[in-house]
Amino acid sequence: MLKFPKDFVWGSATSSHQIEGGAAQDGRSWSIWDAHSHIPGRTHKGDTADVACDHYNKYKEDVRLMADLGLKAYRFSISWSRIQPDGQGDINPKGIAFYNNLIDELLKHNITPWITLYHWDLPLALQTEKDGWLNPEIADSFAQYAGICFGHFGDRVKNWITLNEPWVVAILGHGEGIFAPGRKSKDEPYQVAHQLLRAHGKAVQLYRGKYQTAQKGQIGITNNCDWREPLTNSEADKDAAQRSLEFFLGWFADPIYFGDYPQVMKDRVGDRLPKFTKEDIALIKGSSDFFGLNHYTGLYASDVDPDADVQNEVYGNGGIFEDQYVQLTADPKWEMTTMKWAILPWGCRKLIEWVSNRYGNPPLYITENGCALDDKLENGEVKDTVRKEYIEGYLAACHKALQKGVNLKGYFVWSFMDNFEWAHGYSKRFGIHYVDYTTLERTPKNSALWFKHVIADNGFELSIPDVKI
Ligand code: PNW
Repeated sequence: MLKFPKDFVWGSATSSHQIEGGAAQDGRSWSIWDAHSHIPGRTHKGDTADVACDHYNKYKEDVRLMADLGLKAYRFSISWSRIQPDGQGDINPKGIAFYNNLIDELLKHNITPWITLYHWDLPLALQTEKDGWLNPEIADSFAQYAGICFGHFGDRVKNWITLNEPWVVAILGHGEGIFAPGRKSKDEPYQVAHQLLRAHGKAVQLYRGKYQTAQKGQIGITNNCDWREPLTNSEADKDAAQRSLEFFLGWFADPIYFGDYPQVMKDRVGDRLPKFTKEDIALIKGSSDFFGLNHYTGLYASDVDPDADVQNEVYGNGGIFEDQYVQLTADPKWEMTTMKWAILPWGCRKLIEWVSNRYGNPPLYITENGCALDDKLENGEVKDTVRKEYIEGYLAACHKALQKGVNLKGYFVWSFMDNFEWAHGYSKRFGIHYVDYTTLERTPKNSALWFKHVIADNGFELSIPDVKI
């Protein structure tokens, strides 16, 4: 039996825009994702999140399903434009009431709420009127919004995540333009990342200065990173893999743990990489009580042969290939999910060990992990064996890392239910609960039934002994 530490946090995660629906209900206004998905061609089949899983109206039913699962913690995000429709100024009392009700419902069932303040749904007015994350003023707007949340919810909420995956906001939102606000640039990702870090820092400063002593909670940030395995044992490939990880995760985590961007980024990006002022560093350095990590997959990394005919835009470099100069490849033998993300439990172990070594073994939470599959609901059952084995393999890898001393304190499955998978619309199913998008009925998949036992037993008997971890 693979046993996990006492008090290990067993959770599942969602985000506001992906599940809530109720897009125009009770005074909510649009976010950049509402606008983006309503532009023809930006999402699969023109899917929008106007209704999504209708969690806004079905939250009690959903909390009941969480209770049935025995979930210890539920990570969800707040829709900023439900709380502050213009992104600044007036508060919408019905938005506050919704999250109060959700929090109370969770606590009634002994489920600990984990709140993400920003999971990509910026109030549209802040984009159209203020240039969104490009404008240094956004740090103050974000801190003001965060303060509203701490003030209204912090008496009951003890776990805060400022931002979800700033890398995605920078790279997919402002580099490749496939996510809202749909901008394509080689420079904006670095500018936006800088403001995201400042905004995170300001929110944390406010929490620590005004709320933390009384409310006794913890606050941190969640970053995403894939594993990069050196293609060969050569020093050049090992350097390439390290460089790739520093451009991916070090970009956001180094400022927080060390007070500056990685040297390799400063050397390669030059003047296009913004510089922190002393005040910025005071805000950002040491600004996370824990290390939140979203992790799904990995690729081989190798140095680029300058004479080779390089295919630049290999998936994974995020459009900043020229800055990193890392060639990424997949092994055709790797099993893939419907996102075409390889299933690599051993990459998870290596990544969390890398994090632990680089950042001084901080308290670490995997705030997302899971996979998209072509699930079919047949006779009330979803036989998602691959998902169950995916989670099992990744948890076995986590267990191995724990034995090596990594300070892993919790694991959240992405996602609690099938939902609006951004540009992929409803075509990718990540849930451990199946959602029928016609009836909006939810059904626990077999992976959920298995996960329920893992939570109850605080561990599991490994059923896939050959899994490489
Ligand atoms: C994360 N990539 O997104 C998000 O936090 C979730 O909202 C999302 O549903 C989940 O992972 C599954 O996609 C990512 O292309 C989206 O590298 C895309 C990438 C990474 C993370």
